[in-house]
Amino acid sequence: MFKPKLNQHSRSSQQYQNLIYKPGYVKPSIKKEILEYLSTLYPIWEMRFSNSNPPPEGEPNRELLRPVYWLGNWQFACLDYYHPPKGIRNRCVSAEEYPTILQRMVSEIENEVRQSFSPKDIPENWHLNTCLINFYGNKYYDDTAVDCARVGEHKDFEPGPVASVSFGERAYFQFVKSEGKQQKSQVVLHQWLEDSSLQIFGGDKFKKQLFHRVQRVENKGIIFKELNTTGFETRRINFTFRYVPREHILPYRSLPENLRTDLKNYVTELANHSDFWKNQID
Ligand SMILES: O=C(O)CCC(=O)C(=O)O
Repeated sequence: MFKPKLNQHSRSSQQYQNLIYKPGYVKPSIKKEILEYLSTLYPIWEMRFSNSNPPPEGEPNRELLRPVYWLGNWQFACLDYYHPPKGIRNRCVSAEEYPTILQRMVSEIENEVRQSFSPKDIPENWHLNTCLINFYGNKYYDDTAVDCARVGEHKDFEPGPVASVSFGERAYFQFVKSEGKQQKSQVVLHQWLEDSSLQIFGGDKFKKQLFHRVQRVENKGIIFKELNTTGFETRRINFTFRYVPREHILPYRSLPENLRTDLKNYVTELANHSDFWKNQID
C-alpha cells in the first residue's frame, strides 16, 4: 500500500503509486533544443479575472505572478481554468501544437504513465495534449526586483495524470492537505524539483484529495537570458502537461462574443509573434 513518506526529500529517482520523480530525465542535448524553441515564444502576463468572470465581491482584479505560454490549448486565467464537471465550456481555446522535440518527449512520458499507473487512473482517450509553460523569477519595477517565484496551493482539474518537467533553479514543491482558508495547510510530502527532472502525479490522492504548491525557487545564479519575458528575469521554467478532452477545446472564433472581447488584447499580443494566433483573429 502507498504510504507517503513525510517530508520526502531526495535527489534519486522516486516512485510511489501514482507519483514518479526522475531527476536528470531530460538529456542536455534535448534541453538545449527545448530552450532554443522557448526563445521563439513570447510569453504573456495575464489577469486573473475579466468582465465576464469578475473577481469575488470586494476583491480587485490581479495579475498572475508570472508570464505564461500555453500549447495545445490555452486556458486563459481570466475566463477561469478547466474544471469539470461544471467548468468545461468555453475555457479551453485551441493553441499552437507542440514542436517535434516536445511531442517526442511527451510520447515517452505517456508510455511511462501507461507502464506505471493503474489503468483505472488513466481516463479513456487520455493523452497529454495541453501544456502550460510557467516562467518563474523576479519581476522588475524600474530597478527594483520582486521575487514572485512561487505558486499558491491549488489542484489541476484536468482528468488523469499530470506530468511536469523543470529547467533551471530547483523548486520546493509540496503536496498539502488543506483545512480551509483560516487554517494552515498540512504538508504531506515535499520534493525539490531539479533542473531537467520529470515529475508525474495522478490518482485520487494526488489529483483529487491533496493540493500542491511551489513554496520557493532557489536563487543560485541561474538566469535564462534568451527568453522574451520583458521586465522579468527567469530562473526556472516549468512545463506542466495535462489532458483536456478534445470536445472541450474550441477555436477562439467559436467563443461567445463577450468572451472574445475579454481575450482580444491577449490574442492580439500573441498574434504579434505567432502565425497560429494571427490566423485565429484574421
Ligand atoms: O512549477 C511547478 O512545478 C508546478 C506548476 C503548477 O503547479 C501548475 O502549473 O499547476
